[in-house]
Amino acid sequence: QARRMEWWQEARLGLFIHWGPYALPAGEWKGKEIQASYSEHIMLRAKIPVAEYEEMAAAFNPSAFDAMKWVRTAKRAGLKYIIFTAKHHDGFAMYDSSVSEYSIVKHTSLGRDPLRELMEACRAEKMVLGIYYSHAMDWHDPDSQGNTWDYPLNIGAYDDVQTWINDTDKRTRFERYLHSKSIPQVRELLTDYGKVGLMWFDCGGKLTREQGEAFLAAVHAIQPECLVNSRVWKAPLGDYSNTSDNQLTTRNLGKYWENIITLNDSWGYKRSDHHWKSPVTIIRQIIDVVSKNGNLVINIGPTATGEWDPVSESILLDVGDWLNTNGDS
Ligand code: FUL
Repeated sequence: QARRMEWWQEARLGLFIHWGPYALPAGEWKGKEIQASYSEHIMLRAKIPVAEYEEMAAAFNPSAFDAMKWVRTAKRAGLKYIIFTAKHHDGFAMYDSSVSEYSIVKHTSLGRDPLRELMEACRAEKMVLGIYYSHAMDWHDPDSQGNTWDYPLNIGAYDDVQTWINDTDKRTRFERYLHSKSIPQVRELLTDYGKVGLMWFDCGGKLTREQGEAFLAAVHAIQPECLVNSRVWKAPLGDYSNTSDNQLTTRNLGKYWENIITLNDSWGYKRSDHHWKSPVTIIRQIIDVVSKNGNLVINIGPTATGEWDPVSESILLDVGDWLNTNGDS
């Protein structure tokens, strides 16, 4: 394991990118602000029916997206790997999927594959590409977890394993989702997008251990070197542990661990959220985490046009300036 982890330990700092159709409503639905900090959870919080969310997503047309610019800015900010949301809980693929039509390529008029463009930009700039994939939750899929407003018999977003595992119908349908969409999409991501540095899974605590292991096996069967975070199930599964979201007081979680923080309070772009962390706060966090031998991943939520909002960009670049002056690379 140690050899596979080398680049990651060396890298120390990464950029999380939460980007999907949720950047369009950006925290507001039908003129009302949705009371939840995470804009990417709007479908759940506003209980948006699949048909309506699909209609919204079809209008997502981020034509100003410039992968090279994103990657170059990440580099200037001193960040060494990128983790991009290929599919978040809304079930929408930000790449060209042959498993599901519900993707930016087939469902919108953009006519481009953002993940492919990012992969190419990363390759050109020698940036490591990691992929976030919501393997457990998919609010678009009738058999997955989380969406109980369209599918009342579904496993609820906050149900734990024990509440659904004894229900044969829920269990069977969930297995069907895992094997018809989730694992096949993980396979295509690892097959069609070159070398993937790490797969970042999320909310796997609601899976059984066997199901978590099935993801690990699927990844390693295709790319044995690819790292997997422990949210694939829960530690000790996976290559490294994650703190909870935005945990600003950290402790060493073992040999390999990663802290993840937002710049404001949302991962996805949220128009009304101006609760920014200062560059100094972020720099202190870097020092805290790195001094405890951990990695820090800092998030940006690009807008619906495909651009970075100026405030986020300037915080990241200020951090980059400090690293340039004080860091060792
Ligand atoms: C959480 C998710 O529910 C958030 O939307 C975000 O992706 C964060 C990194 O992980 O558990």
